Order: sequence, then C-alpha cells, then structure tokens
Amino acid sequence: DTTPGNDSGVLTETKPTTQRPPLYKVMLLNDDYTPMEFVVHVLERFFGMNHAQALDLMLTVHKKGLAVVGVFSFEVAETKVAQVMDFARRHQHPLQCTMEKE
Ligand code: TYC
Repeated sequence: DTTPGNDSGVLTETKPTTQRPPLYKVMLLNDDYTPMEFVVHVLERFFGMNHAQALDLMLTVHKKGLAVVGVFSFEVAETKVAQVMDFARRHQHPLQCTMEKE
C-alpha cells in the first residue's frame, strides 16, 4: 500500500471517502380544515416560493396527501418544521409539517 502513514507492514488497500452530512426532507401533510390560502402563504413565507410555485405545491399536497417542500440540513429542517407548526398553531389550523432523513 502506498497510502501515506501506513508503515504497519500489513498490506491494505484504503480508498479515500467523502463524508457528506445527511439531508432531511421537509414534508407538508394534507388535512380537511386548513384553508388553501393559508398553506400557500406558509410556502411563500417559510420556503421562499413565488405564488405560482406555492399554489402548485399546495394543490399537490391537497391531491396526493403529502409532498416534499424542500431538502435541508438537520438544523435548517428542524427550524422550518418548528416555524410552520408554530405559525399553524397560532392561527388554530391543524396543518402538519414533518421531517424525514433522505
Ligand atoms: N385540504 C385543504 C382544503 O381543502 C387544503 C390543504 C392543502 C390543507 C395542503 C393542508 O398541507 C395542506 N382546505
């Protein structure tokens, strides 16, 4: 082995690997009560979408039951989920937002 620092006398093959931090999908769940306009507003406010993108994604969640709204580091995903859940709670809507490791 020609790996620098390997002077053990044992022949090994080492392959350099690149470590990437895990990513987390943030998902919005459908329900029967949260107004469509409220969901559109959430997507604009917390996920930086324009109105057309937000409307599209809201309708996807409405039709399919859930959709991924973005993929983030753990810390950012956690913050987004907390912001959405708090905003929904303060407006007394049952909107649910969750995260899942990719
Ligand atoms: N299904 C809701 C309605 O008909 C709209 C809605 C869309 C709710 C997306 C939640 O994540 C959601 N008013």
